Amino acid sequence: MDTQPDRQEFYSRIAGAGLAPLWEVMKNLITKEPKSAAVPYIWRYETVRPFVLEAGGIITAKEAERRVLILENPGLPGQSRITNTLYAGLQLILPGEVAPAHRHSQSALRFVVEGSGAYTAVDGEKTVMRPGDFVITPSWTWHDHGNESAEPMVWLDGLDIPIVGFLDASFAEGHSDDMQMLSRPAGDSHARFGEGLLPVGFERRSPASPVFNYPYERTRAALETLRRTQEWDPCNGLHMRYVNPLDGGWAMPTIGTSIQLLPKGFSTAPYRATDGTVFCCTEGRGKTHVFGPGGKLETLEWGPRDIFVVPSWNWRRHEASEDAVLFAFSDRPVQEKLGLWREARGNA
Ligand code: 1HN
Repeated sequence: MDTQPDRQEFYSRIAGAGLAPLWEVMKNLITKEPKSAAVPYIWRYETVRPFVLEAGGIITAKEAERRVLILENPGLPGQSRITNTLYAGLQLILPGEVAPAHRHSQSALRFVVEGSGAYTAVDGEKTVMRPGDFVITPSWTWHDHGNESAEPMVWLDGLDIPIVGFLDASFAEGHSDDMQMLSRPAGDSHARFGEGLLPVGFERRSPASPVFNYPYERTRAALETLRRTQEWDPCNGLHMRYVNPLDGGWAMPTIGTSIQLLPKGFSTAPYRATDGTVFCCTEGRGKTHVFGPGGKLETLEWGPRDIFVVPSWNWRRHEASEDAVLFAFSDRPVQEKLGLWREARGNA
């Protein structure tokens, strides 16, 4: 007996009452394992750099507010996402330009890809940025950027825009001045919070780290010291996360950031986790083998300044043909807070 016409007729009648049958959609709602619509993808810097610079001739940083080319996951077209939960883009700021001050509920990270000497000001303090520096802009903090150097600067932006959007919790406002007033000297937050010290009586007001620039120079030196003693994780090499000194948690409440050293010749064991992850190579070369749509094995070959993404629960392994350093970010802190984060390790 064909029950479909009856059922379809029933579904149309209940739709008018704001109802829908769960049984028709349940398998898609509750999948046996994550099935991300995002796909693995690599943005080679040599391919995208000319477009980023070309954007510099099309619009000023001031007119654009932020002159950014979005890194859009090909599996999520038109959605301004690099993973299901995160936004990423490449931002250009030319010598003499200012990206005007504003603030928003979304948290942002910057990871400097090219150029040296431009600055970002966050809540009254300026920090000069160099390649590989990881800088954070916590939720609702005023921030503006400027380039007083003689070269263009390009950085990778990572924001929790899809998460805040999903929660319908977005607020934003522009500052009355392009550049906010500075209230503290450069290096102030580093001296206060980044030297293994905290001001006695300090009262925490934000879940984000009070350190807002994690300079590459120190990060790289730490990796170099540790490579001699640290046990290598079979799936991730020498893998360190950026930490909030107030509580040992992630530097940002919604975005987890890490840096890893894969020594020349290191080939990792297969690994997957529920946090879709964006990688940016700072040094060295290698390959990441990852299972893409339909279980097809793909190889992403990366070098300095290349950015690639591995979606949630896709198996991947890395191979370094030279000493390689990868910066990475994902939504892991959110998943951990909700008790959802999982990982799985395969045999080499
Ligand atoms: C933003 O404020 C910045 O401050 C970069 O540099 C990218 C993308 C969407 C919304 C706000 C920035 C952004 C953004």
